[in-house]
Amino acid sequence: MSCESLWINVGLATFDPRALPGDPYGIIEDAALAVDQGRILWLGPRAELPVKFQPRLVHDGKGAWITPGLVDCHTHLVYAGNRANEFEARLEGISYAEIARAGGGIAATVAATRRASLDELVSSSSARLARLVAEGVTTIEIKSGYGLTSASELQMLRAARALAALYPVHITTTLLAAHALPAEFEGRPEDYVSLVCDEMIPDAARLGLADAVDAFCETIGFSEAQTARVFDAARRFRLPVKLHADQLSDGQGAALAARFGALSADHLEYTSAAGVAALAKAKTVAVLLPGAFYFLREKQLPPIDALRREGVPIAVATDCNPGSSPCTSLLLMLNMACTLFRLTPAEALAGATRSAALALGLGHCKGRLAPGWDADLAIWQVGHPRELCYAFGSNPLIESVYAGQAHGPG
Ligand code: DI6
Ligand code: FE
Repeated sequence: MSCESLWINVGLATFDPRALPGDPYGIIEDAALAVDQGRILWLGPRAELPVKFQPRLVHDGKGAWITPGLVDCHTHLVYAGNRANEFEARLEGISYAEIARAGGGIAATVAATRRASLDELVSSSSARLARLVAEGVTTIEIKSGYGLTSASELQMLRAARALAALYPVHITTTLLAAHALPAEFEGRPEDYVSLVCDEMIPDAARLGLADAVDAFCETIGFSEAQTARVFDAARRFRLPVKLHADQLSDGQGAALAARFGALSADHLEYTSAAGVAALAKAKTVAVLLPGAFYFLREKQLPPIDALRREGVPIAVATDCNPGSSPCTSLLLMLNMACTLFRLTPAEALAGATRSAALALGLGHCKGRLAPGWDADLAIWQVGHPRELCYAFGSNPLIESVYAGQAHGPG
């Protein structure tokens, strides 16, 4: 039977809940994993490997561990410039919201991003993507949201798509035109929302540039009603939605996301018990972003216990962006999800694999090691997968594989 490659002498952390009921890692020790045509053909204890497989390549893992390739399900990776000056200002006591109201914040990155050419955006973002890929990320979501004109938002999405040709990684794109009110629409938010609904969403959908639509529902972003208008437009173009919800205040974002059957509701620091219950009912993934929580020195923790109790899938992502999380390490986010949010290492790892894939609508093909799933693998020099959450500031990746194509750590 055709089999392109086979890994032996490895441990597997499958994150497949069907693999070993009760084991949150879905561990198979002394395992074998067979790949053919970019998909996982078979996996299990090595002793049970069917003799019918005739692999063309055999990799001896020498006791390494394989996890699903990591999935970074919330990033603003494409942008120009940086905001280190605002970091300094915040350390002098000025708040993130005050900076935004004074015309800095997202608006500062919008100005820089509008000035950048497509090539400039691709090359500055490419350096960031290289660092994520070197840590075993094989799927990444990239949002627009720093253009805020039709042309500039589409250019951001084109830059995101172009990155897929440069790295062995699957990229999904999200139109976040409702990220901030551009200065030229000051005092006319409804007009800007109309532009988003009547022009940007239709154009992005027609050109196949967006896989989803997101909005920033917040006092310094868009209201519940304005967000609902954006989501109605997304629905007309059959685009799934996601939401920056309840990050800085309880704007009823989680319940709104749930009402629209959102793939995910992200941040959630101020989400109420009712919001969590709504997410559970809608099967919306809760995406936690410890980098933004840390960098903005937030005090209000997301409702982790309630999310657990209600069985809401929890994902963890970098939120890579120049204002609230200038971070290109998903491994560091795993550690912070444990230390700051008290997730268990198994929960954090499931959050950057299985649940992150769900948050992108890719739960059927990415984020777990299972027969038929894409052969996106990360191979680690660790004694147990929990070490990926324990150590920080180091990178034990040996090799990653994207849909059957092996490559070095970068
Ligand atoms: N919330 C965030 O954390 C990012 N966007 C958002 O809506 C931050 C964006 C920025 O400050 O540039
Ligand atoms: Fe974000």
